[in-house]
Amino acid sequence: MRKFILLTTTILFSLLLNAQIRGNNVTVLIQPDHQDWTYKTGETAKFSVQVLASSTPINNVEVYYEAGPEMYPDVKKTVTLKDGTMTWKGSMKQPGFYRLKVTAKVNGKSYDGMCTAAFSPEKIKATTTDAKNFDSFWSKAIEDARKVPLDPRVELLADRCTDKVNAYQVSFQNIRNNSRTYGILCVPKKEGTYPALLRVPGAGCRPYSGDTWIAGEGCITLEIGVHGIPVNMDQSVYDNLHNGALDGYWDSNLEDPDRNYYKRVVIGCIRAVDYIATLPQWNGERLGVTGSSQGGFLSLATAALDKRVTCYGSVHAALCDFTGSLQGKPDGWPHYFYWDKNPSQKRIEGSRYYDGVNFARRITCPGWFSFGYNDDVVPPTTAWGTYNSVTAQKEIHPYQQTGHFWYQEQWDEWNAWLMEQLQVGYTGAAQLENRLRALSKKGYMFGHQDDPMYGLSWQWDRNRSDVLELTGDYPAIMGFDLGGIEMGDGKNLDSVPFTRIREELMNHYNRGGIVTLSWHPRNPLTGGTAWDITNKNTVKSILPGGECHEKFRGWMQRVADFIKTLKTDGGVRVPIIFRPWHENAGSWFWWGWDLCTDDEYKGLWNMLQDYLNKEGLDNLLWSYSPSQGKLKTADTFMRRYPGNDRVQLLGVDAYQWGTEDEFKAGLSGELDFLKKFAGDNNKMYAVTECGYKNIPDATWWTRVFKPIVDKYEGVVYVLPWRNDVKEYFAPDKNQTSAADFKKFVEAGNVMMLKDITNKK
Ligand code: BMA
Repeated sequence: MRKFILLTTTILFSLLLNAQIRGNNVTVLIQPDHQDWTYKTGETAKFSVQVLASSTPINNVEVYYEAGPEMYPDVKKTVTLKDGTMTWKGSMKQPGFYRLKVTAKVNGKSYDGMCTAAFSPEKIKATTTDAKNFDSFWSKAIEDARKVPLDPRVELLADRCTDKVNAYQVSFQNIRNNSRTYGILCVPKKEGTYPALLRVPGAGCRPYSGDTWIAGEGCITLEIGVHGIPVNMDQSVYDNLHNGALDGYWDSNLEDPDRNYYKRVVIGCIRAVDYIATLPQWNGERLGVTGSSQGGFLSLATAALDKRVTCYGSVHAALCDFTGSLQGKPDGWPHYFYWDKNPSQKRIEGSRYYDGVNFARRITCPGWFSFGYNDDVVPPTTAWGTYNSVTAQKEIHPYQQTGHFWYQEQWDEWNAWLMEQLQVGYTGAAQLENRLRALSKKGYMFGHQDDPMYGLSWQWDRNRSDVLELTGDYPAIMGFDLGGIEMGDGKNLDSVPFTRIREELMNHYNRGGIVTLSWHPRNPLTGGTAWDITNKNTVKSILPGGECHEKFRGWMQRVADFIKTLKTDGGVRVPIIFRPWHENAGSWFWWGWDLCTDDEYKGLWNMLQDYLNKEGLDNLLWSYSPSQGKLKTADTFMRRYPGNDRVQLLGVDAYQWGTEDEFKAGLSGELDFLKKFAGDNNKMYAVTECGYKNIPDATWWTRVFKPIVDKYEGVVYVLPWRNDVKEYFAPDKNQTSAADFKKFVEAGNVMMLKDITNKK
């Protein structure tokens, strides 16, 4: 009996599982002879056609086929295929697409197959020329709209919230009072600030559900409708509008840019960005816009008109290159001039204000493009032409076989690109790593230890910095030291109050700067300073089982507690380059080379790192800088290297203590090594401390230091040590090397604060 029940439930279950319709038994398969469906102009594409039932050819099947340049087939024929197969050849002299479309008649039903070959698509030129007053038209439209208060309205949609995300229907005013744009806003519940993604829709009229999925990964999402009506009504309302008042809305007032239906639609997207910018949860840094078809066009328009947009994904964008058909070429959906063969000049000129190509030409942020060669709604000719019109950073991902729809892989790739651009889900340290990597492609940053604390002729003033007063800008990076925090002291080893460190570190972070922390802890075994090397058992004593282990856990807790206070008003922890246990290839600190074994050193590193990780400090980017220009061999480096999973940034501390030549040789030697090691292990590298004590040489910066660092591509930063009265490493206005230092920081590849915050 039990067996019987099991059997029936299995049958029932499999019936349920299989109760769906998927695909056709008859298919028309067309293959080109180039795997990427792409040819050079003048080449011949060979297509082989098969009409299949259950994957095997059908005999004596009647087919109708059309072949020729996309949208302009010059061959139209009906034939009977004896064995269900045929071949075809096509070519193009001009860059563009050649399409073969075959329709088979089987048992009274029609089955289509299509294959579209590209010919030198990278050379396709869009036909659309610029509109006369494109920029002033759009800037005035935006300016006028912004006179209308946003007046946002927000309504929680309790049934759409998830455990991670709150969902709301929001609306805000668009182009005039009471003209509203509606959308579904999803905001991560966890306190913090996030990137944002604006989703813009394809043509039509429908409700929207919002994107709780990407929001759940840590991103604000806003999915808007374009018709100025709520987006959560009953489906029938949208169907009625689609078939009634909104029927053919895309063709309204093309001749008059001010009355074109899309004016309110495009401005609605800009107001959506305005609205996102008001959200306290937006991180103010990253904002993407994306959509397909009409939404692909709106992505181009929003990215072009609003510089707060930092990336866009435009998939088979409609409304691009309208004038193509006036030259006998494919044109963008909705094909105004393909149908209206003799348009008025006014309609042609009017179309240029709304042509995606003219927006594409103005974009400055990175973009992701994708479309299918077999798209018969949005011609691939216009999609490539639009892509070719973009001069900013861009990527193209054609999915040859798709039509006006997506493949799963394409969708996944698109999502992954957006998430990466927006840094969705990046924790503090990973976000900083990304920023450092991007910045290191432009040059290297200048950093300075204790920069806003004291200088050659002053101490503890606020809003002062020798570097600022000499160069007009702050360093891009500021370093501070935690030495003393472990004792519960109010001031660090250099008499800087920890409250002041917090204050200046936050100031620098809030002005867009980057911060790094080092730590010169006292000797837990002897009670001496970090430089107390009288007892070689110090490291051993603090490892688990050692006599000072418990004491040292308390020290680590104090470090964790202090770092936890380094957060914004919104609760976001500041990402920090953390550089403990430095210069350990030398033997002047109690964790130095001769003061512990390789294993003890690694144990020390791991103990601190694991402790702080357990405390939830995911905002630390770990930096390892073992030596001072004297690293011997890769072997010595590796002996105490904590491991690729424990280090993100490699460093060298390099001072000119001896002769110039020694300095040059030492720093070059280390950078040779670090550059190679960083390259091989996907790490970043920097000159984590440096300088020439009291800079007695007026041309040291540009004559000695800069030429060495310039040789090493990818150096993230250089950081001269502090300006103590007795021992300073950056000049002030009156110092011998002042003029040369100014020249150094003004060099195109040396970055100060303004260079990394785009506030120049
Ligand atoms: C050293 C010197 C010391 C200072 C320490 C930590 O290199 O500058 O005077 O205490 O760094 O900043």
